[in-house]
Amino acid sequence: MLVRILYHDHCFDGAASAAFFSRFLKDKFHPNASFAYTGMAHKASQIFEDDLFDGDENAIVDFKYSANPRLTWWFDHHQSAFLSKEDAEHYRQTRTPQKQYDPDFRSCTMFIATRAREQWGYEQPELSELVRWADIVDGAQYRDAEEAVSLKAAATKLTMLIESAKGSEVVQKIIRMMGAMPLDDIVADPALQELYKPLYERHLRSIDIIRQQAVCEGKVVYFDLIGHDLEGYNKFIPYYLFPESVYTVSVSLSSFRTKVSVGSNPWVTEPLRHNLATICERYGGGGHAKVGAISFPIGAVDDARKAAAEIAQELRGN
Ligand SMILES: [Mn+2]
Repeated sequence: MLVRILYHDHCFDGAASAAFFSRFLKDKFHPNASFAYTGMAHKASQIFEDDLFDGDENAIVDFKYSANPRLTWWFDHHQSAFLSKEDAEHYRQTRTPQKQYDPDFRSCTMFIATRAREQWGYEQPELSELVRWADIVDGAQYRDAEEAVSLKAAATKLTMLIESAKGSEVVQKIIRMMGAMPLDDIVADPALQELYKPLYERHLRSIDIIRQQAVCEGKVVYFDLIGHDLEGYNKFIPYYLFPESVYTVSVSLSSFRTKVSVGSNPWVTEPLRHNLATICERYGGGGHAKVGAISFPIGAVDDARKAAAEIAQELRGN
């Protein structure tokens, strides 16, 4: 019995969702199943290949819907959860308790934990720390920018490892550990410690680079990291450096895309006037009301910069 889980790769909530969901399925339905994981990334052209769904159960967590008939479980909380109107319609017409969508949840892990309790009477106290931190990390519920940037808590260290690790192997090792042990014990793993040290050095360097590159104008922080190797920098650095800012727009380059990131300061008290997912959707991107992103092909740096500049201008209210 194979359970295949497609999860949002390089995202703490994606990993925690996969870990919680695996434990739920194992405890409740399939005690002898083996679990296999596939990390999904938002790309400029996103498709689900049929051969992704090779399990006896096939699940997608914290990622977009697929109308593939082999999909048996789906949980997502992203505003932009459907690739097309046809997919959204397919979901509405074929929905079951095993396929659930609620964009009001801050984290997909909390969403799965809540539905598992309400609909299947499933509770797993061993994972309550994981669920609580997934909600803090994905919902940007840190006490302050310092907590998010200083990386003192185990969950914040794991967030950096998950976001910055090359490939999916490390993330999947962490997923398997998350389902079975406390976060502090995962971080103490010697192999993960080895990976963590250079990433932490890079994190400190990235604070300096963003400090040098960023401009804050009309409460919008703007920076361009093309030319700096900073895939997966900590998205709270701008608010740590510019506590008075409300929005951040950045352009960066990774191995597979040029990315425009649009975020909002979780610690400002003034109400946000813009829905960032809606803005990003206009450019083919998506996300949540408070944080969004647009993926461009590798070579489309000029297009990405143009979109980023337009969005920054819009957010400044000019
Ligand atoms: Mn999520």
